[in-house]
Amino acid sequence: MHIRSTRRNFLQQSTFAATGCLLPWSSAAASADTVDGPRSLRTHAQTHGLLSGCAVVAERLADEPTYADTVAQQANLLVAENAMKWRALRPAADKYNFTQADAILAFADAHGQRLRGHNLCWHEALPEWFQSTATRENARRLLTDHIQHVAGHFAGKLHSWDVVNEAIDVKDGRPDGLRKSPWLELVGPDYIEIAFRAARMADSTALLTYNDYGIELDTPEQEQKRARVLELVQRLKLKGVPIHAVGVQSHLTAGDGVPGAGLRDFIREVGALGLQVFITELDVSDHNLAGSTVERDTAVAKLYGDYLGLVLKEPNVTAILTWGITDKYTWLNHEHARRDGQPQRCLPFDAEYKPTPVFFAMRSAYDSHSQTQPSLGS
Ligand code: 9MR
Repeated sequence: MHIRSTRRNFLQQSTFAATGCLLPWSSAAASADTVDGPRSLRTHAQTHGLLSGCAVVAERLADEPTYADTVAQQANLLVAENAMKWRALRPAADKYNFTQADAILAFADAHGQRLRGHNLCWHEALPEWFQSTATRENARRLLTDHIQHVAGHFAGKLHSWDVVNEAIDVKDGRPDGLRKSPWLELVGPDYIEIAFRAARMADSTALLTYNDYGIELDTPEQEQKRARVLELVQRLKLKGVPIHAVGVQSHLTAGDGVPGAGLRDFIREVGALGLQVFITELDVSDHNLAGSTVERDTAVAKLYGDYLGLVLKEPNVTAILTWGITDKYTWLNHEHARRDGQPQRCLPFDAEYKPTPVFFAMRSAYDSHSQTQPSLGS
């Protein structure tokens, strides 16, 4: 008899289950009109077998109590927005600095949260010394040494690692879709499997993830990119490369269309390979939306709700992270600033830490999702 995979099956198959899981989180009883404690995203996600959280910045966790409290209350999974990238960890070719990354891990541990590592291999956020130091002769060694050292430093402590980030760029014209990144140019196309194998050697428990963006919509461009990502993951699996999950970044834009059957089918194909899917960097830019704050909020929250409604129907989707917790610090104000100068409203909390319609759309997506799932048993 074919037994449909449930989210819990996926979690049990994963090393996540083997390495210890969510610590129970409790808080003083919250009143019905609050959004913390039993009414937080964290508790609603956990109740329905999901991990839910956000990207964080260590300095803010240390210096801004409202930021830290909101992250502690709302997330059971964190990821470092920048602190675990090469540029942050490698001030010099022969130096590692784990201060900020370790602070985030300590915060997560103190609050019973899991932590994702982001990322071990990317074409961006490389330190300045990289360009003058990396050559075809030493690049493979640079990559494996970095992974050995960094993944080794956190071994046994992380939920997952984005091992390779954004390796596909169809515009670069290669039949395999690989981006002409420094890693491709210096190491060759095998750099991806080299990175995954090195990560496995260094940490035998973190779920090893391939993470990419621009694979959510049913536009011809995104369909092509999604196909190349799927082929890459299939190739890796066929070669026995240790990979456990695909990260769908999910930087969406209100007004650009709503993800649909293409993404759903992709998630299923990834699931058929035995892999989980994490929604790793969810946010909705409203830079194309005119209208009042209420109209903008309604459109942004609707896209969140529609999107989570779609992806959460798939049992191998086990984790949802937004790229930040408060509009106060969103990267979108720098990269996709609104022409009218208004700040973006793209995350579950606004710049004053008040819950936005996005918060409620997320929470009800977590709740309604449980009603569509088969009974998970004990
Ligand atoms: O939000 C991040 C921003 O602060 C950094 O300057 C930038 C470069 O390191 O990276 C941003 O995060 C990116 C993430 O690491 C990968 N996916 C796209 C994210 C937004 O650009």
